[in-house]
Amino acid sequence: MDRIDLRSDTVSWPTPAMREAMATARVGDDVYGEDPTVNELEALAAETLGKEAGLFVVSGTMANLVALLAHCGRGDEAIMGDRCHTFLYEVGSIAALGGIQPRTIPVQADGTFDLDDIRAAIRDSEDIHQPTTRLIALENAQCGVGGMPLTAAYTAEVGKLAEEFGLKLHIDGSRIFNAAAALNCPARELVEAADSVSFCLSKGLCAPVGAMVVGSREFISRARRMRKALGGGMRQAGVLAAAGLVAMREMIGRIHEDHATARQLAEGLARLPGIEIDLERVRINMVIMRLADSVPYTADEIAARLRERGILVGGRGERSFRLVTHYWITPAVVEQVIAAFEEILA
Ligand code: TLP
Repeated sequence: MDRIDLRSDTVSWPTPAMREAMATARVGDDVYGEDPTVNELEALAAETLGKEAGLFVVSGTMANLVALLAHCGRGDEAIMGDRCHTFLYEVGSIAALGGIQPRTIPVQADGTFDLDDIRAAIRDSEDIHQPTTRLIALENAQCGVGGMPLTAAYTAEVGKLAEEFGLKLHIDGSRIFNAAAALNCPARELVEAADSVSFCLSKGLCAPVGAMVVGSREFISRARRMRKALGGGMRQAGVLAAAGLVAMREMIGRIHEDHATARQLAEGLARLPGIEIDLERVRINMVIMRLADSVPYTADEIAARLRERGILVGGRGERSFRLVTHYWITPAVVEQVIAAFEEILA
């Protein structure tokens, strides 16, 4: 990459192996189901997460949207976290396009919901006045609280609850491989209880474009219709899926390296006077840092000085940043970033 960009892992460029695979990809018309590279990617995604079928979509946002549209009808309610991406950052699309009402419950500091909060949010299906609760959505890793991985045991408990009330369980697993690396377990174990899972090929896996939805064959065929309805039928998408295949085959296995650089960054910055970081909460490739009250600059002012040094960071309010590591943020780059902060704060 041509600069040091810590605003997100979404900024990561494709790897040389991806560019090579894209240039030589076999293609066909994916709307007809005839793109061999897309078909291979969909099968690999399903197999990796232990589900029957997969669907290649443009983005994580589209992945969550087609999944919820496939599960819920108009007027249905979906229980989700008040810090989850679908509620905060997906343009209200489930409501605008699907007539789905989000019912938010608090995301706790560890990324989980209190099971009693879920129970209390489920509607009385006998009451004619109330919307029908159709679905529970988890996010793993839960990024609105700094990237907290949810364990398989916790997800299984939510799955049991969903089953008890006849609800679907969807997991926004945009960073499910980060969660799996943090917990040192296969991603498929984290989603066993889920009816559907979305995950991103971009972000930490470095593909230039794309996300996947996986679930039962029947669910995926409904999601595929929704993708078409949204204009997401992509024709010779094999050129993109080729990068996705490299992402899945080569990048999942190295994602723990991004957690190591996040930790290196967090520990280095935490040693500087004026920076506050809760090191216990650095679980994946995200570092949330706060400027101490003694620092005479705002986050914006610090970000501007970093930018002058070719370093981009994501602001989180007046005195906080989110720093996200990825493939292009090597240990040497991390040292450069720490030195830049030190110089600015001196
Ligand atoms: N997150 C982006 C921004 O939109 C905030 C980021 O920089 O972290 N689910 C989760 C948990 C996400 O973090 C994101 C993207 C998405 C879904 C949406 O993915 P895309 O950007 O591919 O639509």
